[in-house]
Amino acid sequence: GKVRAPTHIISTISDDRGEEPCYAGVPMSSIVERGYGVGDVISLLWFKRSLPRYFTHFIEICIMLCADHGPCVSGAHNTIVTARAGKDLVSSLVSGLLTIGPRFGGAIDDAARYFKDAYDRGLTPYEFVEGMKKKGIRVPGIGHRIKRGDNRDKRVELLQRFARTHFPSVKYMEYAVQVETYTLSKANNLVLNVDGAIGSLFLDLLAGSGMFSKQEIDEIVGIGYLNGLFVLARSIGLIGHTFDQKRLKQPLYRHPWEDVLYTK
Ligand code: Q5B
Repeated sequence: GKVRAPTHIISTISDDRGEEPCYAGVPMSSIVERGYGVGDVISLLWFKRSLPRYFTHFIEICIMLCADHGPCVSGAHNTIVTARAGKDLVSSLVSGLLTIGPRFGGAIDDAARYFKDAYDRGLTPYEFVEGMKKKGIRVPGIGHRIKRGDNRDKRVELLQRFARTHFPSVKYMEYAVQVETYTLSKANNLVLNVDGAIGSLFLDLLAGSGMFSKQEIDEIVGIGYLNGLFVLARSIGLIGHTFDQKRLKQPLYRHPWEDVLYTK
């Protein structure tokens, strides 16, 4: 019989060989005819399955809420500086994206990992937070530069409200709220931030929707899918900042001397 030559690539999420492209086996025409949104497309391409509407709606809310947070955050700042240096769209975009990491926007996966581990092991918020302190690790998903106990992040409230109404279970989110109560008792800036809210709520979706096995949840959290939500969302804003600078014909950025402490 015929012997198949070994392939160099294995791919399981999409196929463009037929009459129309398919995402996880679902043809493009069905995606359009069924009125799927971007949350459904993410379900198919990232999770390789169709997920319930509350799940895909939550993904879409995350993307809308994280699309931008003004010109002063690390990502937008880099993008603006790059656009003003005359660089193209892709260069300006990636320059902003490259700032996403453990301090800025890219704490969702670690928040999910640490909250899951602490909750599953039955640690009290005190044991969890103080244990992290002993290890010298900042609690991912906690703390914000401008948000405070008396100036909470509206995005977090909106996500929590949606989850309390639509999710089958919010046990991880409630745990994150208890952690926040404890961290706020230590310092007023240690709020549950947008990364922590998404990380804990995604754990609730994965565990409560019945759509994933325990092994699959561990794999998703282990690989780290969730920072992808912030990267995807913030790309929308960073592209907007690039166009804004070009439209405004802004000149090359140079940081003012007065704002630098020159010292020996
Ligand atoms: N302390 C976010 O720090 C920030 C602590 C902590 C224990 C913590 C910090 C942090 C974890 C990473 C995280 C996502 C760097 C943030 C985002 C998207 C965004 C951004 C935007 C958007 C802020 C003051 C004192 C020190 C610290 C202690 C701080 N965080 N202790 N666990 N997590 N969080 N990132 O204000 O005793 O004085 O030494 O790393 O979740 O990125 O809008 O800006 O949409 O774009 O610089 O919302 O919290 O505070 O470094 O001066 O620390 O608090 O040890 O204690 P700050 P620092 P001490 S959301």
